[in-house]
Amino acid sequence: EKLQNLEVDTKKLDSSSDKKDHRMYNQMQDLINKYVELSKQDPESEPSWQCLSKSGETKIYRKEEEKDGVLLDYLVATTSVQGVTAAEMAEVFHNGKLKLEWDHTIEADKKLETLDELCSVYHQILKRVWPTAQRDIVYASHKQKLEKPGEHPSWIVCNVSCDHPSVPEGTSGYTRATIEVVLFCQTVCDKTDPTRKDVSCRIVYSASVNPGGWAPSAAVRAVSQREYPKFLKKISAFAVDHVKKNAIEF
Ligand code: 6CM
Repeated sequence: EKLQNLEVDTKKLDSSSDKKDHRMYNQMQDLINKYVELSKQDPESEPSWQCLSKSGETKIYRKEEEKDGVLLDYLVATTSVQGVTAAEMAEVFHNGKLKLEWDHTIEADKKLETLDELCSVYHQILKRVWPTAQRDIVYASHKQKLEKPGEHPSWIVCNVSCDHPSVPEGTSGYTRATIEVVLFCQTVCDKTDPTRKDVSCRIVYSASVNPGGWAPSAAVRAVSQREYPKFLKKISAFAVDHVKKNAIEF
C-alpha cells in the first residue's frame, strides 16, 4: 500500500524533450568529469583503498569513512565483460525495466519522473538488513555517451540521490539512504568487422553510500562485502545473456 502513495501525476512532471536543461543536468556533468578522472587512477596504488576481493578480471576495493558516527561505504570495482559493449552494458544498468533482473537489493522500485529520455528519477525501497531499519533511496539516473575520436564511444551512468516532492525525506516510513553510484564503461575491440566474441566491456563501478540513520558498522560492512561481488556477477551474466541475440551496438 505504501507504494501507491508514491503515485505522482507524471503528465504534470514529465518534461520529455531533447533539451539538455533539466534540473539535474549540470550536476550530472560535474559527476561525469569527476568519475572519468577517477577511472584513470589505480586504487591498487592508493594506500587508503583496501582490496576486498580479486577474482579473475574482477577487483573490488573499499574505503571506510565515518560521518557523524555513521560508517560511510566507498567502493570501487573494476571488471571486464566478454561479448558486451559499453553501450549495451550502460543500457542494462540504466534501463528501469531491467533493474529488477539483476539488482537483488531492491524490494520495490518506482519511476517518479522522466527528466529527459536519458534521465529519470526513481524511488527504491531496499530489502531490510537486520537489525536496522529498512532503507529507501530517491535518485536520478542519467546515461550519457562519451565520444572519443577514432575509438568506440564510452558510456557512463550516474545514479545520484536527489529530493523529490512526491517522497520527501521522513515521509516514506523508511530511513533515507543516499547514494552516488557511477558505472563507467569502455568498449574493448580491435576488429573492424567484429562479432560478439571480439568485443568486451571494461567497467569501473564506483559507489558511495551513506546508509543514513542508525546502522551498526558491522552490518554495513557485511552487507557491502557480500552484495557488491554478487551484484557484479549478476549484472555481467545478465548483460551477456540479454544482448547475445542482438546486433552489436556501440
Ligand atoms: O548500483 C546498483 N544498483 C543501482 C540500481 O538499482 C542503484 C542502487 C544502489 C543502491 C545501493 C545500496 C547499497 C547498500 C549497501 C551499503 C550498506 C547499506 C547498509 C544498510 C544498513 C545496514 O545505484 C547495484 C547495487 C548493489 C548493491 C550492493
